Amino acid sequence: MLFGMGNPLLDISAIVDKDFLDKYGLKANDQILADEKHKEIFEDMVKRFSVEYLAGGSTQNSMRVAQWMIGHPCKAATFFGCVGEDAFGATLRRKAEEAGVDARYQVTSSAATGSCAVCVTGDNRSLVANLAAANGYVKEQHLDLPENWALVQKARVYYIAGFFMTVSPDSMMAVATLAAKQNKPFCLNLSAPFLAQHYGAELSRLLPYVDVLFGNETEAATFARERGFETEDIEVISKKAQALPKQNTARPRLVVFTQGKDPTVVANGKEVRLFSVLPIKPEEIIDTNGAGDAFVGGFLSKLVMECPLEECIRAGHYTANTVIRRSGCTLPALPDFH
Ligand code: 26A
Repeated sequence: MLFGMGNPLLDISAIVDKDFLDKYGLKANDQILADEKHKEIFEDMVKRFSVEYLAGGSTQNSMRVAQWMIGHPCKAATFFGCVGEDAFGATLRRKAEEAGVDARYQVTSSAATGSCAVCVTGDNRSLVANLAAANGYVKEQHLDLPENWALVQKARVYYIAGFFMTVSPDSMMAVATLAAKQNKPFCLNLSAPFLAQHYGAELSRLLPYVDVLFGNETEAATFARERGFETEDIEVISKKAQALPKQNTARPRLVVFTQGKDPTVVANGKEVRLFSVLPIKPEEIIDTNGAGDAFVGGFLSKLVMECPLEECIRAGHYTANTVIRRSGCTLPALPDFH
């Protein structure tokens, strides 16, 4: 039913302090790719703080959450990505399996499974991804294989976080054009400010194929700045993004911007609507890592059932609220959503 493709990462999560963020030049709330100056962050984190290892990777998180909401059938969600031949890769595979997700990994022997340092301070989290093997996803060696492409063709809804633009924009284009041809929804997430800033060409190529565009308030603001929207008003930004040219005119684009505890903004071409999130006491928040992914997972679980927009949003708010009460993007045994 649901197809996702992205970077399978093992999250290494800890509550850190401001000194640690400063040492590696991190903002309290951000998502970035690791570079030279982050080389020691993983080891340093393990040495200095009490760390937790959790299944991560943005799209894979959303697939796990969507599958959890869907329940039966098992393997309603399929996920493609690249891992290494190591213990982290095996852990990711096991977590996907436990979640009922049909994870079909490309396996490379030339790099270690990707990981992501999740540096939690209060309600904020700063993510530093070392893609490693995830960066080795090759369209011709995986997506194009007949048995894999058959799964793509079968799906009803497609979701790929913008993060994958740094790895295989061609794979994303192949899925996006198929979706348009078959009049099925292709959903994209802005994922992080650095993508609108540094992957503008890839984003521009994909946007005409995007039926549902997700993002949060920071990503929306950066996207608007990069595209010269000349406004900081999130409702106006959602309207302008909604109105960008579209390939498949049979399906009006939906733009969905979350804003943490503030209402979710949705533009559908006719109007902009605001949807309040579920209330939560600050002391009930464990960490916000994965909240956005969980929102998307909940939303998609209802989109595949062709539920009305209100129901998709309500499910997204429920899954996000569930995940922020827990460490990382993890879930209780069964959903309590009615
Ligand atoms: C390319 N980058 C930077 C990334 C990521 C990423 N997933 C894919 N690509 N950077 C962080 N993440 C994941 O985002 C989740 C929280 O939204 C982390 O692994 C984390 O599980």
